[in-house]
Amino acid sequence: ESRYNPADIEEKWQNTWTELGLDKTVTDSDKPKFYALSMFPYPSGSLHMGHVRNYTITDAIARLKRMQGYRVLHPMGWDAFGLPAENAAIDRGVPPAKWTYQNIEQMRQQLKRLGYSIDWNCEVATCSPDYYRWTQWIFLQFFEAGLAYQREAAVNWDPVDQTVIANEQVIDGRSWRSGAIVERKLLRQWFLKITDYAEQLLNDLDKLPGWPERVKLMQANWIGKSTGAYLEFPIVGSDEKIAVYTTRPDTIYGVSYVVLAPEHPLTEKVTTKEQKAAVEAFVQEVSNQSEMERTAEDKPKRGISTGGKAINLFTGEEIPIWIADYVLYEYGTGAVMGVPAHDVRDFKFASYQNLAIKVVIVADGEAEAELKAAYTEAGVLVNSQQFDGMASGDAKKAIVEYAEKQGYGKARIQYRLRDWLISRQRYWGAPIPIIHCPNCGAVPVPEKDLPVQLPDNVELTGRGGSPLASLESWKNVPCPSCGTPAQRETDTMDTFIDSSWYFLRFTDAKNENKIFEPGRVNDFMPVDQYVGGIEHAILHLLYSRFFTKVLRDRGLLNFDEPFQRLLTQGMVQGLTYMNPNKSDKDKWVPTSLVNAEDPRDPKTGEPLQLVYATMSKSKGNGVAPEDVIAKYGIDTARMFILFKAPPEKDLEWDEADVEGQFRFLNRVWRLVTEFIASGNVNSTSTNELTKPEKDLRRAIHIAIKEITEDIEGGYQFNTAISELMKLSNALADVACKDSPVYAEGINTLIVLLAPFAPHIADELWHQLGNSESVHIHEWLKFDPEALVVDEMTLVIQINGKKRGDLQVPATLDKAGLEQYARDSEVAQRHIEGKDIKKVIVVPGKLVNFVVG
Ligand code: ANZ
Ligand code: ZN
Repeated sequence: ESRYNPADIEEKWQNTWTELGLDKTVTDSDKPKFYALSMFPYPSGSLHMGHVRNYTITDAIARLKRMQGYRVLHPMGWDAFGLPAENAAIDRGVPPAKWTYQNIEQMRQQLKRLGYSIDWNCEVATCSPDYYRWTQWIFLQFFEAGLAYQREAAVNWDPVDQTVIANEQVIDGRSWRSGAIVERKLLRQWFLKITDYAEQLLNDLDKLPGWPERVKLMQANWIGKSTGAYLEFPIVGSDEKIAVYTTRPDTIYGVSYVVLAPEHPLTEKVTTKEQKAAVEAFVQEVSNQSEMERTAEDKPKRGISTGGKAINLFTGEEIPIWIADYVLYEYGTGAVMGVPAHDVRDFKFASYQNLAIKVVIVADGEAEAELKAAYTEAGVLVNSQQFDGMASGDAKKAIVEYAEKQGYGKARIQYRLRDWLISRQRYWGAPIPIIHCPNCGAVPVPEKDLPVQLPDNVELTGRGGSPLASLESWKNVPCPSCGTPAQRETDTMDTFIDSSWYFLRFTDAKNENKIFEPGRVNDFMPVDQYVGGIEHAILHLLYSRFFTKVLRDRGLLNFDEPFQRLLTQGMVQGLTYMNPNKSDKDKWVPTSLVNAEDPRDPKTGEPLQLVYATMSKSKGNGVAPEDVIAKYGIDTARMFILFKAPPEKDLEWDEADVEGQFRFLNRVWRLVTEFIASGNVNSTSTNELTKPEKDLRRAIHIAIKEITEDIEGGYQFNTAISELMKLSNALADVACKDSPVYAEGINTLIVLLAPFAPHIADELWHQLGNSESVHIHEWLKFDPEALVVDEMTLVIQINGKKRGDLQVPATLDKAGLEQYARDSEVAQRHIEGKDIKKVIVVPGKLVNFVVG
């Protein structure tokens, strides 16, 4: 009898699967399709446990779906453009392409070693010219549709990486990548007009019942639709007017000042001589602040009076014009009406700057009182002339209507979402396929000239602007339309563009003539199950949805949403030493620096605590996938990952539980090998089943039912694996090991195990005498009849104390149960000669005789 040794079987089965073409995507068949997709990795050089968790979840789903008769597309690729490759070049002189392809090679080997059922024929790398050719082609589609445009913009400048970064990549005023404090700078940049799709991106969230509510809410908040009005305030002593955007036109009578963003073009005009120097100094100061710093609610609001005045047309009142850092130039009209009584930030600002605070809304039924804080709720209007007494909701409409009639303003819907700035002053990205001609302006590179290849002889220093701008031979070209000497665009595209369409290319990855065949993309898309990290909940998913809609409107595909169901998996956490006296970033101490006997901070000698924290390089708390696999095998690692926590929850890496899964697989191995040794494999009696046989059969079919529902219903792999354990226990405990029901149980156990622990499952399946792979075996359907309980255990109590039990038909009513109980030998013995005072029957459970 052989022992379970994962190393003996894993490679063997992986090779067999490859030979059988098990993972190949089938296109021409009537089977229904299923597209299982993991978020593709950045080729950093090695896989970490987070990757392994992600791909294990997707692989289990893909394997289940194949067994259920779907033709599955389960691809993998590389999100391969981006800064680390360029930084490696700067730091170590390795060309970005070389660095990237070496990493891809290494990670591909690791992934193959893990035995995922990936169709490697569909592999793509976004940095390869036959991929970015189509990225550029898509850019030209946007350009042609008027959805790509250039403008001068204040951009977020990362002074360490020397590049522009998107708003979304600024976190707490710092660059998400380098951590440097972000500066503001004016540059001419390319934008994609995602704002044209704001309404659709918001509304179509309703078409995604298979997405976590949390993610949909994050997207909705990011789009940030608000309904309000533009209202105008004429400037005293000028023909010009200040337009403000407000969501609270009902507070118009409470306006005590107007505030412009410091960058607002009217700032200069309204500023008086006396205030000029101070205003200019303030503008200069604000220009270096990030948006985050400017809008944080807790800061005292800094600003300065321009000395100018404007008129509130509703009251005829003259009010002061200020500038303040909390008003953003890029949102709304870049100007607000200050209503300190009813807005939190205005209240702080007015209190700080000693501006008037006028109450115009009160809670229904309450008198006006002095405010200690802004009253921001709905209520009833006061001090608002003809609108007094109106509910604030009605007043919003009435006041906007009045403003429209009088020519004071207009109703207006506003989105927080802004156009997507895609220009990057970087080398390792897809060049923007535009040629700037002195006569013709921005001219698209003709399709036949795509891809605009990245030259490989560029010197990378990490300083200054776009590296491509320094390469004259590459940059200078004739204009494609008039032939005049012209220059290529030297910026490259944000790498989020590359990942906004890779899932489409996977459906026809090797197509050399087209981005994809419409038949292929429309056949396999949308993705049925997308699995990845919550960190992509907003941008990547929003951009992918945007691209899908634009390509649909260009007639390239025929669906509205790219991802049907989304699973955002939790983090993998490792045991980590922590110094509780230190603050967030400095509190982690890498395990390698700590003596486990007496854990102390190597710098200060303070005692350390051992806690779970997300695995990361900097914390030095990672567990290497290779180490786990070398010790326990792939199947154990998979079982542990799937069993330890529901997929959307964080997972604590616990060696004892890994051992537990290894022991479980050993138990399964023993069950099957002992069964084979017993020679009962072919027992096929069809006699009426005995009670233990019936019970076992029920356990088998409960397992089929529960496991199928656990996976399909809500990816509850952890409970699915518990069910597998129950089934294996039932098989181990049962006496009827020579029964055909036992054989059914063993076979079922292996089939149900296959998506989770594919190698051991196929090995045991093979040992059981099957010639085909278990992975092409049909997934099992439960037999509803087997689930029917036809007998039950009835407990007999005398005066509330259990005296015995017996098997009775499950269908009995109360009277029937009592009769069985009275007739039982136990009851007879205890009741004899006594007086029965009362009989209590609890259906499905017990009969209690109260005797005296
Ligand atoms: C007057 C008012 C009174 C406001 C009140 C609120 C409460 P959302 O919902 O996010 O769209 N606002 C407008 N443009 C701004 C800008 N460029 N920078 C900073 N703040 C700006 O927010 C709209 C509200 O945010 C607007 O409504 C405006 O303040 C402010 F009791 O106008 B409100
Ligand atoms: Zn030209």
